[in-house]
Amino acid sequence: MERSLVLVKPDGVQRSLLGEVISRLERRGLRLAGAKFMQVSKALAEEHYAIHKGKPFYDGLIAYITSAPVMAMVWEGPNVVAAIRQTMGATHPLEAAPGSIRHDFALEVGRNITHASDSPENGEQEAALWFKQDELISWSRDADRWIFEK
Ligand code: DAT
Ligand code: MG
Repeated sequence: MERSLVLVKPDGVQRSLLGEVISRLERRGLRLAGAKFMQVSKALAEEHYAIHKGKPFYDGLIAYITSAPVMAMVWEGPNVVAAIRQTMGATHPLEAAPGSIRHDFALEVGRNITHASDSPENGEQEAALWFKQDELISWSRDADRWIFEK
């Protein structure tokens, strides 16, 4: 089953949007595989955002993600990466589709509430970066057959 890392970033946690984000992913039908509330180290932040190193917003991004606790989660389901990025909305909140999280709760690209993996490959990689193997639960839900076609 395809997997995606999801982070509720410090602004989402501080603004008490944790339940809102989890609720939207649950209602979408996605299945939770792991979760932890944590303070992100600079080393983890730098590894997670390595692709953005050297960009003008990089230092601010590292400072933001390490500034307060985040909720890290792995969600799974068919096409989970595309589904979650749609639920999150475009990176810049002013470009995010109405009804998406970033549209409904954010205004600025540097305070856009959530992170989600951008490809199935990165979903696997990021899940492995943020979680130990035994922190991810392989399980089936009774409702799976009513949500997942196969
Ligand atoms: P996403 O989080 O939608 O995958 P990304 O990977 O391009 O977006 O960038 C990671 C984060 O970096 C993004 O959520 C917010 C920040 N960011 C991206 N582009 C930015 C910009 N032009 N100015 C400020 N922050 C930016
Ligand atoms: Mg990204």
